[in-house]
Amino acid sequence: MIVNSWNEWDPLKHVIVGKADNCHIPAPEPALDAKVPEDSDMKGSWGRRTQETIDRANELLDNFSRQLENLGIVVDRPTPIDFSQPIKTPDFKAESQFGCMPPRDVLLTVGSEILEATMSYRCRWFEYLCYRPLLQKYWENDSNFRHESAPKPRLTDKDYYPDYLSEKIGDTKRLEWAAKKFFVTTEEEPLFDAADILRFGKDLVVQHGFTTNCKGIEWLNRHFPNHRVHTVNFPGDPYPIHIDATFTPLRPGLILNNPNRRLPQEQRKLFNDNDWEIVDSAQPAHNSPPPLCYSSTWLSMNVLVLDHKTVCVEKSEVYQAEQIDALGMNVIEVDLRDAYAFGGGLHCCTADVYREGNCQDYFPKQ
Ligand code: DAV
Repeated sequence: MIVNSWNEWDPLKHVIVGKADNCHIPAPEPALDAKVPEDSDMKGSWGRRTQETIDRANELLDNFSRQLENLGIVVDRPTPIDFSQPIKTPDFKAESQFGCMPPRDVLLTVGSEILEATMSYRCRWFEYLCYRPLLQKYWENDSNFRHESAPKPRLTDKDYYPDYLSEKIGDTKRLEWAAKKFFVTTEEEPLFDAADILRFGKDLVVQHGFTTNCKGIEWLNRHFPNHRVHTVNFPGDPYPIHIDATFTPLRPGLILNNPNRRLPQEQRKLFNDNDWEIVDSAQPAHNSPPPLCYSSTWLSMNVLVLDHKTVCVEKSEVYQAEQIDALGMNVIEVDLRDAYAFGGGLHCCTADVYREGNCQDYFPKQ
């Protein structure tokens, strides 16, 4: 058996780590524009990242892979495609693509299945191709492996609210919209990024936001009939994409929650009723993200759990490391900050292939 992973914390034995090769800052497009912070140095610039930054990010990703291998974990790497190629479908055109540093955004592993997400950015439409050589290999060598792909979305202009295209919206308005669950993606067709989903055995917790819409969540609900799918929102986030810098389960019963993006009281019942503790995460160690980075400073929480006692934390995120240590877990420091701009942190740049354990019910009371 090659593919098996039901949650975010059981002992990790086999993982995919992304690559920075040829990564591009994509040309403007509706879903991306909504996410790039208004005061970001990325506004208006696009094209291939400099070779120097690509080499540095790859050095860090290679080192991280070696660190994992030295712990006995099997590490596979994607096959980057030429991201400078424009994409054209009958419905849209994108001037360039993105990269394959964050496999977590594209691949969702649930038990013996790996599901390719629909994605919601046009520039990421073909990103799954980077993982096909691996998925093909797993398929050939593991007769239980289910390789699935969600329906490719059309991503016409109907998928995006034009309100988010305005140059200056401001955080006040964005927070108002987030509280009303008015996000950039419409309900034209099912959309989801895999990084909006957390796996808790029999339960999947999915963030509704910019990159995942309600139809996407309903699609997941029908696709996983033996799971219970729960929708969550974090109204404190003016740029809500991906759950993994907001809500981080560390082990059964314990979740870190971004203190600026707390799970609303009315959505806590599932966790409260089943004695799960949700604690505020520590503050990030940095006041701003590194240059040309989409993600916020909260990549501090984007940790990779190796087992019930061991967590990989980015080396400069000293407050996060301190907190996890105080919670009784061992911290493994990983130098990754110079790769953040390529698509995220330690959770983003990995995708589970195999964790020990099976499907458990962590929320029997519901
Ligand atoms: O806080 O910018 C980053 C998530 C990346 N997968 C944030 C979310």
